Amino acid sequence: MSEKKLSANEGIKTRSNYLRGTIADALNDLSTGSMSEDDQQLLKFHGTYQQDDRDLRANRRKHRLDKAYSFMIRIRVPGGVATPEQWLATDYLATTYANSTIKLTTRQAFQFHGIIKSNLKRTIAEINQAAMDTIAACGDVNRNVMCNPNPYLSSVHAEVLKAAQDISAHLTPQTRAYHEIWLDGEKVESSEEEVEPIYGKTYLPRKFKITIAVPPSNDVDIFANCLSFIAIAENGKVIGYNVAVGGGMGSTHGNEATYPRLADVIGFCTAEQVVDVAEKVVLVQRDFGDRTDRKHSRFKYTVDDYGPEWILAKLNEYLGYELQPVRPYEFVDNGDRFGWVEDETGNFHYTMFVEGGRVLDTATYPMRTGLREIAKIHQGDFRLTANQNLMIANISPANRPEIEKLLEQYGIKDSHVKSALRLSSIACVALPTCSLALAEAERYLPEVVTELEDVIEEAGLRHDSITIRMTGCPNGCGRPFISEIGFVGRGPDRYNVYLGGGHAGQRLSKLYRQDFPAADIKALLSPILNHYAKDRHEGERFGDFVIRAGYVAATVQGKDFHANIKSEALASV
Ligand code: SRM
Ligand code: SF4
Repeated sequence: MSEKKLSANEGIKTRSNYLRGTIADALNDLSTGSMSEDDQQLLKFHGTYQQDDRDLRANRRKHRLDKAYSFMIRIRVPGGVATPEQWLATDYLATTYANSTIKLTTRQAFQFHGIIKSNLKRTIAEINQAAMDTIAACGDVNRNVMCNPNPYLSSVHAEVLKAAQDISAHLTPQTRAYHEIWLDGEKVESSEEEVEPIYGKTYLPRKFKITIAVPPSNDVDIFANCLSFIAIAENGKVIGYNVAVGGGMGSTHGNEATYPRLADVIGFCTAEQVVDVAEKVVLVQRDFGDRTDRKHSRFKYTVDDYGPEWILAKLNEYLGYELQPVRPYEFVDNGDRFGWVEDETGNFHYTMFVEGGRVLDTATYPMRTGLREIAKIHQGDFRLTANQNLMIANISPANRPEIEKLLEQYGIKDSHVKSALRLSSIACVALPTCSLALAEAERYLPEVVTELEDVIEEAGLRHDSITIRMTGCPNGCGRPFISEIGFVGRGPDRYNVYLGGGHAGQRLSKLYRQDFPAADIKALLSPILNHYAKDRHEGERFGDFVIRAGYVAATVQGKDFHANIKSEALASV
């Protein structure tokens, strides 16, 4: 049998000398605002992407100008926890080098947009001075490790946060390239070749994502991740974790070999084993993942190709011991808990809604300034949620009045958010920065929600949380394929509409309308929302209702995902 050719990226990694490429020299070449194709691939491992302002493309083309290049930088925030000092540094850098906004991502990280090439190095250096980094925020490695900021269970949360941070540190690439390029680290001349003990020279076949959840909250969407740990606690202590493998969202329109897939829960490990298990799962993917086709190289396809049982057997072999049987657990939702809560130690936490995860000042809502003022006096920390929201966490009873005063002064309150539908929304970045966007998301979902709020209000659903997510393309950065209502960009002003995802992120949705005009979304969804308000059973979730009422059929697993198109006929019932 002839060997399939490795993908081009494998060659780039091999030739890169552990991710150096020609980045250092290219940064000094200011005759162009862009980088070479190969360096662009390598830059991702360092946490930055070359982009251009797509709003300006047509006009610049007309005037025969080059694209308006700039860079996106992603800052890793393991477990989503940032100190007030780090918040202030992020805020300062956003104004000084980026577009004066901070994006809170769906993986509990910070992103800057609009950084020009000549500022790239100093921005990354200053991020590091603030005790944060960008290495492995992107690229074919393990990404930011997520962990839910469950505010009620502070002792359990402290344990899982530590596990998330330990896994993150253990899987961080060891190459000295990052320090050399961005921090002017000394070049170590040595006859011994550098080693990446876990990844090796060609790193992983593709990006890898890990998360930890503490039931009953699945706010980190464990079923959408390559590897997840579900904390099992007894008497206020974590005794271990269920292990879930093979989740992912990314797909490509028209390519049925690509599909979103939910993770399989395959076993249980003790709390002491968690870092080891994470490493060995990464090694299984390193050794068996497909390096020939990047559209088939995510771990979810390795799990599907070999089967979850085979993966478990291989994992046990790599571990040298066996995972135990899965322990019982239950998730009730994947949303955030807004407003004030008091934890078991008597500290307070305030979770605020950040629409689309974009922290900025507008004429009517100076949110970024308000948060800056809070950071100046806050003695606890900030927690980024995987739903793109923000928790001002660990506020002592003595500090609460001061923080409350600032929240009031800057208008930071969720009572101005008209519906639980909006509070349950996620939108990916999409236009104008994302080069892969086919349609709007972050700039458009708020309008769609506003339209639907009229219907929601009349139907008496104002306080019903229904997850609603929009992405500009089927890569699924806002995890739309597990929301109760999902919109996925097809082209300008056109979306695939998905319904029926599980309220706890435990079930994939189904395609309800394909290539549907944005202008008709309200008309499409109004009768279904009204039907739900009238005929739902006690406590029935919208995602469950649309299946019971026959709007879509329930999905089982990712491979069947594309059969969903057939459900369209049912929609007119
Ligand atoms: Fe994503 C690529 C933004 C979470 C699946 N994602 C991109 C890029 C870098 C576009 C690119 O490759 O040129 C986007 C940058 C846009 C911009 O202008 O900033 C981008 N992804 C995002 C963020 C910022 C969305 C957001 O609005 O919050 C999220 C950053 C997370 C982080 O902090 O690390 C983000 N991306 C996700 C998620 C959700 C998650 O991980 O929980 C997914 C689906 C889960 C998964 O991985 O399957 C996701 N992003 C993708 C994919 C599809 C990968 C695949 O399996 O095919 C791509 C495209 C690719 O890798 O080729 C992509
Ligand atoms: Fe870009 Fe698509 Fe991800 Fe949205 S889902 S940020 S459009 S890659």
